[in-house]
Amino acid sequence: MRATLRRLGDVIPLPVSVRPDPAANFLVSPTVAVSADPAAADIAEQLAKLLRRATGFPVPVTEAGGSIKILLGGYDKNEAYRVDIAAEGVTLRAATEQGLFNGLQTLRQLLPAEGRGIGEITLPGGTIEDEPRFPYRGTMLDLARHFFTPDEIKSYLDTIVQFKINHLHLHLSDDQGWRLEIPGWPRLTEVSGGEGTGVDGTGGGFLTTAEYADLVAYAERRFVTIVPEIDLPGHVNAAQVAYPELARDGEQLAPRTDAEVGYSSLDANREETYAFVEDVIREVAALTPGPFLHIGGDEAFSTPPEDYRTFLTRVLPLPGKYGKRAVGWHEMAAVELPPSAVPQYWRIEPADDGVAQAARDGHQVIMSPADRSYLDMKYDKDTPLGLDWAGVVGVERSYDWDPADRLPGVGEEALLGVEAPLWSETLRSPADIEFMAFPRLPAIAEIGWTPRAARDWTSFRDRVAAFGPRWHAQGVNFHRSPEIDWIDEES
Ligand code: IFG
Repeated sequence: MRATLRRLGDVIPLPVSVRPDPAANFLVSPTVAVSADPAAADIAEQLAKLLRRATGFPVPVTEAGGSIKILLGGYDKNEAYRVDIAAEGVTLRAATEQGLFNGLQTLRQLLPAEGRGIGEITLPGGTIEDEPRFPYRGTMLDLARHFFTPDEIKSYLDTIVQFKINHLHLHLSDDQGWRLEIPGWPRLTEVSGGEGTGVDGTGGGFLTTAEYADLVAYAERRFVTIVPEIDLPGHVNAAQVAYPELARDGEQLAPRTDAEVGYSSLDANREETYAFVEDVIREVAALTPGPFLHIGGDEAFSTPPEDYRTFLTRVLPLPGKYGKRAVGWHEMAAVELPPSAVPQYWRIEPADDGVAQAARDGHQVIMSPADRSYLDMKYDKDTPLGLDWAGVVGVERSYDWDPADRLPGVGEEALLGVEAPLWSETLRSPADIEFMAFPRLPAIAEIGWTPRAARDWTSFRDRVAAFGPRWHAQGVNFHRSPEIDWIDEES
């Protein structure tokens, strides 16, 4: 069976520069080999594995002489890469291993859709030169409302990296559950991470420090930065159930398995609160090699505004004290922010004065408007999973917007990037994650990567149509949205 030849530009995110040369198609024959500089051996082995699976050929990795070459160096920018495909051979070059990894994802999409052992395949000739628009291209997984195991998170990671997503934000604490073991505060997970916690009591579980460290290392090898979030001062019922001294008047609160928000708050006027918060931030920072630590800050409806400002003024410097950049939901812009702090905009209003002021003060912003980028929004009114408080978000609506236009006063130069959060109140399995994330996360990935002028909904719609067979072959439970004219099994 000969798979249809994919076109050089049939890649998501769309690369910056695609120069097809049909006279230069490369035939992957039984004797093909991959050669790499020693420092790029890991990437070379990953490419060889993909080629072996696609063709059934041995595809050895050698130091020299292969018709497929992986070169580290000789190119200038971080994350950037260049691919040259010609009849006599293929060359992938980048200045960094991360750049090579990005080029590997592009080459993977030019192979047949994860077909197995189909013999000789052809790669479309030409040159791709590529680099990202924004450095921060992320998604968030809410482990608090419904816990997912390390293996389930790793599986999700393996799928999102194919679209050059390079940050995974983990929402580790909320009213319904505490999902990361904190040395010195064992009841957080013993009491609020166990069976019966989570929305509907079906989302129990937590990450031990060892599991978290392993997950961070797994992500790092795939050039994904884990961004841990401990949500404060609201969304804290789980912590207060475990430690009544954190509750107002030291009362013993009951666990919550509903999906209400805004009813809980730490007490900004008690020293026990800050001892707890600093212990948690210090432990999470020590476990996290990445530069970011998210302290939440959203929906603190039960924290008096003055107390909210007192709390954030004391807490926002703590990530910096432990070597991290503070990230927080944009409500935190109500207070003076530490210079490197990153507000994450998540609402649906046409403007936000706090975020605009933060941008004027030189802060970088992560754009996550719920009415475009929240993957837990229903696709349409018939979607069985998800919420619709921000409206329904179809595939076109998740693609056809630009973060540089979203908020007055928050232009391109103020943007660190984009992130697509997936809240888990209505999720119960990895298949549910995949259903809500695909095909909309690739849309957000393209917004984060592709030059704005090159983005076009009809082009994206046609390119994503070809991912049906690929996701089917990978066992990804994507939503066959009626907005897309899906290509069935490759001819
Ligand atoms: N808003 C809450 C989340 C979650 C979400 C569901 C933020 C920052 C609604 N806060 O989004 O906890 O409940 O769509």
